Amino acid sequence: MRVRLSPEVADAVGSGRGVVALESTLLAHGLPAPRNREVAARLEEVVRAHRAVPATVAVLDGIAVVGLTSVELDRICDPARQVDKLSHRDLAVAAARGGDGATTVASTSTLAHAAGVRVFATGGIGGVHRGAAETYDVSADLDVLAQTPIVVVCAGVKSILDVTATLEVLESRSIPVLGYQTSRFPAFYRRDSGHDLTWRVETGAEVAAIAEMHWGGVGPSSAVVVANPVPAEAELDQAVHDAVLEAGLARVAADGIRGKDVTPALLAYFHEHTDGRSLRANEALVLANAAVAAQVAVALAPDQP
Ligand code: PSU
Ligand code: MN
Repeated sequence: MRVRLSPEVADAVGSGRGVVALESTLLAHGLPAPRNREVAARLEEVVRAHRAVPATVAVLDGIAVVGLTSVELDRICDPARQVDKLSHRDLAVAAARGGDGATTVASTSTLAHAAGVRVFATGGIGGVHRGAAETYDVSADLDVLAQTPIVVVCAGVKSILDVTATLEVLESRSIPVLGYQTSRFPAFYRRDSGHDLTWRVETGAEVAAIAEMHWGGVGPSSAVVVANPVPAEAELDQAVHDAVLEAGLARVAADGIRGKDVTPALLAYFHEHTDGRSLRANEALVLANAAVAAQVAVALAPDQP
């Protein structure tokens, strides 16, 4: 499969500057149009404001592109095109067919790593779904993160997942989880999932030092997950969150939604039933993650000006 870096990203990687990969599934399948296109632009601005280079990742005409242009972002965010959601296993199909697709945490991590990018910002990573003991629904994100050396900044995992089981899998797959200015694992729309974290960090430089040690010595060659809670002012009210979650899970079950459609369906349910508040939380948290990721990328970069 061909991986094409934009000239700016190729130059930044080649000259040892900080680069932050951004995923496109959260744009194409996680946020409604036209807000998705606005968020795409603001994510890149935030990364630049922190002196790093943004690299949004997607598949276009079967080529993996690391660093989308403005026109290419339009294409991925256009709801009329209904681009595919591509996880790691789907990349070869998209490449062989020459199609377009948005990349998940799993496929974005793989492609960013292949391009020499060491830091990635997203909203929430995929995990173990509720009822996984019966459905076997466990995101490929976890397996890919177990074997891909990249820093992933996220707001934890959504409480639409089984958070306890997801933390257990992160532990058994040797993926370290660092709380960014928190000792509690965040739950996407909420700052605290109710689970303690072993490790808390205060700065991007601290994350960078840990990542260097993790990959440079005896550690596993897995990802380092940085869990950054949604900004307090954008957090979803607990009662609203719990009620919408319960109704959303019931709707997805009643509609018989399965596989890769589960996560987008639940996200859409939240956006439709919280009067725009889940959308504001979602936007605020991805922007905050992009800012932290940029600070990590700059701290990791050998030749940052
Ligand atoms: N979590 C979110 N928003 C998202 C996703 C996860 O809060 O948009 C997307 C990410 O791209 C993630 C993918 O990699 O969903 C996981 O999908 P699945 O559960 O089908 O593996
Ligand atoms: Mn799944």
